[in-house]
Amino acid sequence: MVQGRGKFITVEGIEGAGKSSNLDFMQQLLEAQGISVVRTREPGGTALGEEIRKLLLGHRHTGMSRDTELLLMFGARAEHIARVIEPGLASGAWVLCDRFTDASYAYQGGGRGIDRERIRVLETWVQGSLRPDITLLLDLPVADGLMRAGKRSEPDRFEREKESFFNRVRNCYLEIARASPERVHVIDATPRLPDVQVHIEQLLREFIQVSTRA
Ligand code: Z5A
Repeated sequence: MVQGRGKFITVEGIEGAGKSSNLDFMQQLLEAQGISVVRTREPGGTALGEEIRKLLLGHRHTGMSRDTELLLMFGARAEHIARVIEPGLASGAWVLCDRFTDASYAYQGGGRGIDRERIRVLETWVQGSLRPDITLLLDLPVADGLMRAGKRSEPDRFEREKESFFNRVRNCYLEIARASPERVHVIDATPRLPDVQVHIEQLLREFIQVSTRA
């Protein structure tokens, strides 16, 4: 149905916001419209990227410096763009990505305190002009997200951070949304999943309509 270059959609939010649950729903919705979807995630999405993910989320290098953490995120991203995202978009597929560079601004910038201008240098270097066409920011209070995430398995290296860290992450995400309202759409992730999905469906249908008309 969709001709030409595909669209790049990213989903962001703090832990337990419901990204995985809602990405399943989004993929089904897009495919039901005849759109071919490449579903992927960061950090990861390639064989090398998944190895880097293990280093970043595991507990073998708990004291890694914040610059190392940021550079590993962008190393995985460079590989991901070259091998998955750009080829997917060029083939006409829509790339649906669980986190992207907004997460670097939110976690390494907001959470760890790295100056955003340094992150911007890497963004320009690694991505060139590539930016998401649309981003869904699933937002909810940190305590609620941590409670949801805590019901699952062993916490990863990020999930062991304090609530104050996640509050800085959340605030940074909301700042990004305020600065780029045409791209970043804030979805209230506190209601029951079916109610959150009503909002997501409306947004996606409008986006599909605009994109396929253009
Ligand atoms: N990171 C970074 O620092 N810098 C970067 O540049 C990038 C990433 C790209 C891995 O991300 C880590 O990498 C991440 C940031 C960092 N930090 N951590 N941790 P990840 O996305 O793979 O990991 P995650 O954030 O931990 O994902 P998650 O905890 O799996 O969250 P989720 O996908 O948003 O949630 P979920 O699995 O869909 O839902 C969580 C639970 O809540 C589950 O039981 C659901 O059934 C339930 N749920 C979901 N929605 C609802 C509603 N609406 N009501 C009730 N219950 C719900």
